[in-house]
Amino acid sequence: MRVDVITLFPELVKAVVGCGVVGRAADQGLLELNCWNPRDYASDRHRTVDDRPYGGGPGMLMKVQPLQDTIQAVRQNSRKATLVYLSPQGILVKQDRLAQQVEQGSVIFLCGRYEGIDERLIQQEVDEEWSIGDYVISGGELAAMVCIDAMTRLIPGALGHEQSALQDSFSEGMLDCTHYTRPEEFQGIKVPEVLMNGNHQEIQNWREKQSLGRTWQRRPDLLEHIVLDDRQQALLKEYIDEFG
Ligand code: 21W
Repeated sequence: MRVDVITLFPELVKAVVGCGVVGRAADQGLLELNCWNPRDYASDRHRTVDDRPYGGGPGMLMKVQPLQDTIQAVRQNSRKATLVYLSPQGILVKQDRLAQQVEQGSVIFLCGRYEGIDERLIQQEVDEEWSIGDYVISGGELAAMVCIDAMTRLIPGALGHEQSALQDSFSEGMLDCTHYTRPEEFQGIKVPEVLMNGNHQEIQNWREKQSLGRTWQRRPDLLEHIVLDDRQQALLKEYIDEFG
């Protein structure tokens, strides 16, 4: 997968390939990350990248010319990629949208700074506008890094076999079950009996019931997007009768 990021803070964005799953994917050549800094395309001797908003008021916008020239340069390398502007006004990005982008094989992220960019640049150059959630962060970089991390996990071969199998299993679109490790008793609390008996079918059922139940309790909105088969409906009913 190829990801191009237009950013005034390339060193921040590049930190995402510095460790863990994303770092390994980059080392293996599964992910190629390129950063483009509008400051490198600024034409004045001060390399100005901000400009004042028409209509006045506090705050600056990203200067149009350096941004436009940067976009043009990226487009010469990555002609057909979707250009995504990360902004608080964007649609909320979800796992399935990120998966689509991985299937396409490329994406260009435009990270806003200051109060954002000129609306006409959005009209003319931007294919989609994404937000990562209802909180205010200082620019698009962390949002781009979140998307890059989430997309990398979906690149075939980027996760271990174990984990990719897990993703295909019942847990898709649901919250995870509870997990336990040693010791068998911690601060007076025992590990659930079912996990100690070695009956894998029973354990699988229990975990799926936990997943369904916790999703029902904490994120009922997620259940509206999933079709439960008869067995899952029975497990959820058991959970509700026990804990609901
Ligand atoms: C935050 C720029 C707020 C401008 C209402 C009216 C990218 C982001 C960002 C930022 C403002 C994302 C105002 C979730 C985010 C991002 C920087 C507007 C004044 N508010 N996803 N006027 N949250 N944020 N401030 O913040 O660039 S994706």
